Amino acid sequence: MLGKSILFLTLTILGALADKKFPDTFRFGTAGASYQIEGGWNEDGRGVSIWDTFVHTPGHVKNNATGDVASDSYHKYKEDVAILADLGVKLYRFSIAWPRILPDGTPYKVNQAGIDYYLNLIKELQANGIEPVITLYHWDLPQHLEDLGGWLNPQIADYFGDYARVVYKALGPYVKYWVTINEPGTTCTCGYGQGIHAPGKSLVGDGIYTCAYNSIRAHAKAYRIYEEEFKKTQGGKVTLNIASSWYYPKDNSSSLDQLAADRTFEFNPGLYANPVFKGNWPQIVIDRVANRSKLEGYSFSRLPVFTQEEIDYINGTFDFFALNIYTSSIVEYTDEWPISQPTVWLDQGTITSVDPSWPVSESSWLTSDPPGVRYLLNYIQEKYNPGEIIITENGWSTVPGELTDTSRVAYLKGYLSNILDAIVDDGVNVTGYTLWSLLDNFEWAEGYTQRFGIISVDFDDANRTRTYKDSAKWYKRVVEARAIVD
Ligand code: PNW
Repeated sequence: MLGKSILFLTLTILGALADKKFPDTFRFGTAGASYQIEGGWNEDGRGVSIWDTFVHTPGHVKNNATGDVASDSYHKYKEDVAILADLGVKLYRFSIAWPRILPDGTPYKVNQAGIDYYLNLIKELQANGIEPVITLYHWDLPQHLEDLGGWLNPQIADYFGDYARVVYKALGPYVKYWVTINEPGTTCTCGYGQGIHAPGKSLVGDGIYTCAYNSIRAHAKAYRIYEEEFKKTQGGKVTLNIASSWYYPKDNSSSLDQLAADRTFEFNPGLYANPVFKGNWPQIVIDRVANRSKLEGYSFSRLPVFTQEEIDYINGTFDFFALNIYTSSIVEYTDEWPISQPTVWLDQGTITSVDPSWPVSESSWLTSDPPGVRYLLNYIQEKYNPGEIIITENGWSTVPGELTDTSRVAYLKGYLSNILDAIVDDGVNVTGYTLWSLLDNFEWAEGYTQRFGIISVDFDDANRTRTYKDSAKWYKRVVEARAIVD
């Protein structure tokens, strides 16, 4: 009797699961980024980027790997689009290599061959019913602009605006979704803080904040240019994208741990989201950096001050929220750290860890905690009220050559079913999901040692042969069913 009712219950739950469908407003897709997949680094007039410089200096990337050829999508984009079409996805997120369009980053010389490459890619996508989601900047800054100070130079906002205008003009008639800057937080932390990404600067106490300040100003400039000069005729949507984990308080019943978790949100996604979605930096960040700067002997705060004019200009420069989510962390309160060399981590002043029971991927920072995405989507909806959310990245890394990627399927199944719950049960308006990533590719400082693709790429083969992993076959069935399948 008991056995029968358990069976009945199980069948009912399974039936309910299968019935739960992604709504018509939701579109599946995959993602990638120019430097990570294109190759063709010195072809057809492309200029040099900071990543070319970085990888060509030994010691920066595992095995001194480079993106010179990468997944060779510069030549194989038609094959990539054929795969997308076979998967049945409706969105493809890719980025434009700034130095492919403007070789030295400035608008005096526009490289038509670069524009043609992206026009051809878009044409190919549209012929297959796939809509482009375009990132203007995914970390490949023209070297000339780095020579002027890169993201530490306040004028970068004007350079970025000029570049954005060129791209909107050339590609805008075919594009409805724009992401200005991919994860400024990662660029500022890894590129200008820890020095593990290009341009390799270690400025942990102030460079990160200066980079954040200029990234936000640059994003706002690109948004306003679109709004004023293109929106009426092109009718697209623009935002920046923000990476965030879900942050749990270590002890649920501790108000201090809750405070520490809130603070961690404000110092990480909040640093970038607050100016854009609410106006100005989060108050807790303003207060803490000012306070520690003073104790360190500064006569000013290491966090740059936005003028009222800047706050008004930046506030509201979004048409949707673009979220990159990979993982969760646990946050614990701690007493104030003593004054020593200034860093953003001491400013934040919390202790973070992960739950040892969470599965760990090939990337040490990436553990799997599927419920985190549902919490985070609800948090974003409530806190920023963005109207629409697109998950522009979510994915899992495995070892090279692994085609039976069971851990990736488990991860994606967990995250997608929590996203589905957030949409159907909680009413969060998630309209798209571009899985990171379509192809195995150049994983920045990790080179080719970690693979995020649902499609395997053979980097030892000059043809860069593409092979479906189990996760790609599974994702194809999900896209078809518009539901979580086994
Ligand atoms: C993203 N984190 O970066 C980037 O946008 C991609 O280019 C990259 O390939 C992908 O993630 C996988 O690494 C992130 O620590 C880097 O939470 C770090 C984190 C998240 C995203």
